[in-house]
Amino acid sequence: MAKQRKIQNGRIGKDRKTDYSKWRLLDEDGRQTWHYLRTDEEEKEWPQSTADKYHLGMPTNLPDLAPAKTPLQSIDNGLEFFSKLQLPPGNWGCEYGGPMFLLPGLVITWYVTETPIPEAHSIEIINYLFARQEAEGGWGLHIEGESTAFGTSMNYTTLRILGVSAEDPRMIKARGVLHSLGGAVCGPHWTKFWLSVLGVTKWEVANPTPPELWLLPDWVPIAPWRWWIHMRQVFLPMSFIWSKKWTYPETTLIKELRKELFTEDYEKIDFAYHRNSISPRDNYHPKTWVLNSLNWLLVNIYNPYLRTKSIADSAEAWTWQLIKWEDQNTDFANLGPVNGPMNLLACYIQEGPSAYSVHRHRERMEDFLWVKDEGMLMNGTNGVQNWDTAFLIQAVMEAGLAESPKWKPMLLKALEYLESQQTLENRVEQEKCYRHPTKGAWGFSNKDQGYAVSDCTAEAVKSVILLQAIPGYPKLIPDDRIKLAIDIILTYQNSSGGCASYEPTRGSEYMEYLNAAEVFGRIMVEYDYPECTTACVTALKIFQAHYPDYRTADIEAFLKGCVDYIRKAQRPDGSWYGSWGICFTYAGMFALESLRLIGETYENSERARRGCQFFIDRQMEDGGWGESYRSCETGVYTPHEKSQVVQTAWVVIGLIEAGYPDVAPIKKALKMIMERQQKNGEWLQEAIEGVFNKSCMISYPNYKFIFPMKALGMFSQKYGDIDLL
Ligand code: LAN
Repeated sequence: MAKQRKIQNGRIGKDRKTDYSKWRLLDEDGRQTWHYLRTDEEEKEWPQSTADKYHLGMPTNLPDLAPAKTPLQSIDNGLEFFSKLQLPPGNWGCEYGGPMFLLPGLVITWYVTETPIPEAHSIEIINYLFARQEAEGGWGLHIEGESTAFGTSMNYTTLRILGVSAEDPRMIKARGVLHSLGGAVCGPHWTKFWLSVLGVTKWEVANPTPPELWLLPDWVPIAPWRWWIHMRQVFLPMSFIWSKKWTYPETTLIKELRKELFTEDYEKIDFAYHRNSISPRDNYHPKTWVLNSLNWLLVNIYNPYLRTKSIADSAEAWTWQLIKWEDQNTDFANLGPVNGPMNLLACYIQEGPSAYSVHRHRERMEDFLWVKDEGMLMNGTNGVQNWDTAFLIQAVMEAGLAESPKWKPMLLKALEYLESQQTLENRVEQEKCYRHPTKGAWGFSNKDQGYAVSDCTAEAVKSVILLQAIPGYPKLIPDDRIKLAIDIILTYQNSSGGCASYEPTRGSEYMEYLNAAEVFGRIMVEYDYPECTTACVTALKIFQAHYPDYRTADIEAFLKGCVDYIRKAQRPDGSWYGSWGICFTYAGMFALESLRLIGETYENSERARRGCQFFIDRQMEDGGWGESYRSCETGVYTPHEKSQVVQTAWVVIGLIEAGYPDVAPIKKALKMIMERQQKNGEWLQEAIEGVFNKSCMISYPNYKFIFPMKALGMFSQKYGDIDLL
């Protein structure tokens, strides 16, 4: 496409680009923010690091290394590269993009709260969104998905807010796609919510999200405290804003958007009629008759006749209190990138533009932003710090390299990082705001955010126990803190025996009848996950080996439950469905590890054999495995057109865990992984690796280093460091 085009409110000009040599990533104790330097002095004082350059897609000039022939040589080369990306506090960072509905929530919030948008941000967000525009012309739910009304209406609106002209050919094309999908009134509930905040649609278009639900007694089966934490924490500010029916005052841009986003005249649109309109491409989880009936009652009976001002006031007051606790408990970092901007808006509405809450929220928005070669995006969390760091430690340890003087300083820093990120307190008003205890736990990203996650705690404590047991490593985390982490892990078991993510499951699966998001599946309550369950199993097993006398009976009972669940979760074809990585290759790796830990391997277990056979039957010509994200959507293993380094590593790990007897397919797979390693030791980005809520994909770019190294390390420990190339 021609570079010369109309942008910026009709001015003719080139797409602007910031000077990439001026961007710096600041990591303050795990809080990652990007900064655009203004002066030469600043640049001199704060030179660009290799990690900055790498993440920005600039040449790192890291040297070519001696070609690897054996697994350990390959790991050594991998670490030569990856160790250069370690950030000063000891963690690794990365983009955590994928979802295409995050930036719009932020940019709309900036707009309606009149938050100044730094020019460099604006330029690079525009670049990112155009870089991710699909050939068809729109945007999808995530970077690899086809255009949807959700993605297209929201990202189109974002670009317009940032000053892109409606006459830009790319915008004309995007409008064409949006109109062919029925226009913005056919977006899902979140489109309708955000566009009503903007005043582009009228509030009648949005199905009700009454804050009164927060007044329900706790025993009520549908009370929000029972919902999956991400749903309830998004519902919280959403219900507050909905109740206020808050709308930004009309501007010229809003009037223009009203002309651009719909297929008919704004004045003629019956917004109430479109409450349930949705384009088929967006309708991953159609609303059930139960929810539709409930919405009907709310709209036609409850809201007009029963919802008194005093009910609304007390619901808003309690909801506001819960919002304040969420802010206080995270220092305004908030659970994630959806409720973060919404809480900012709620504070703006309630406390006004100059309130401290608004100021601090604005600062915290930076924690979600990431700059890469394509521009600026919004991460799915405020980073992947704890998670990737714990996994990297384990990968190096699997290869038996923890004692190597070359890698010890790197591991020591990583350990220091994990030490600094363990949460040592519970949250204020923990019970009242329905938080699970956090004392002793680790979260996914950092301590600021501080939400305990079962497997994040498990992977972190596992790495700490293993590393601290190696001679020469200091005991940074003393026994009592390790035991606190174990105590938390032991709170995560469900009656099924399995473990969920942030909390034990608090409500029934029937709650999915009230899933109103339309674009996601399995979101309403916590579920058991083979991945989370296995992480808990491995952590407890390792803990037992080092601390045989602590809560022995509890741990035994817990482990038994976990394994019963893992067995039950296996499908007849031998596979396990993955919820956080794509998909069967991810979950299979974990499940086979769980089985091995209780002594079930290929040799003695029909289950382990079926698990292995499922993988072996799907090995590709070149020795690798490749699984498309469609597996997550459909629940049916769907091959990717190309084998993937990350998924191949997952399968190899699973096969080695299970003791698969034939080394030939494993060797072939590792050969493929080694052949894809670059001369400087890195692996290149391939397809997206992660998923949530069945339909939305999310990137884990560090996996392409961590898992190949882990797989190679496990192989070398088992079969020796033999030539594979
Ligand atoms: C994550 C990221 C990490 C992930 C693992 C630790 C890998 C997993 O094993 C447990 C669940 C967890 C913590 C998880 C839950 C859902 C998250 C937070 C995400 C996939 C990252 C983004 C996603 C979040 C829900 C995105 C915002 C979207 C909404 C629908 C609210």
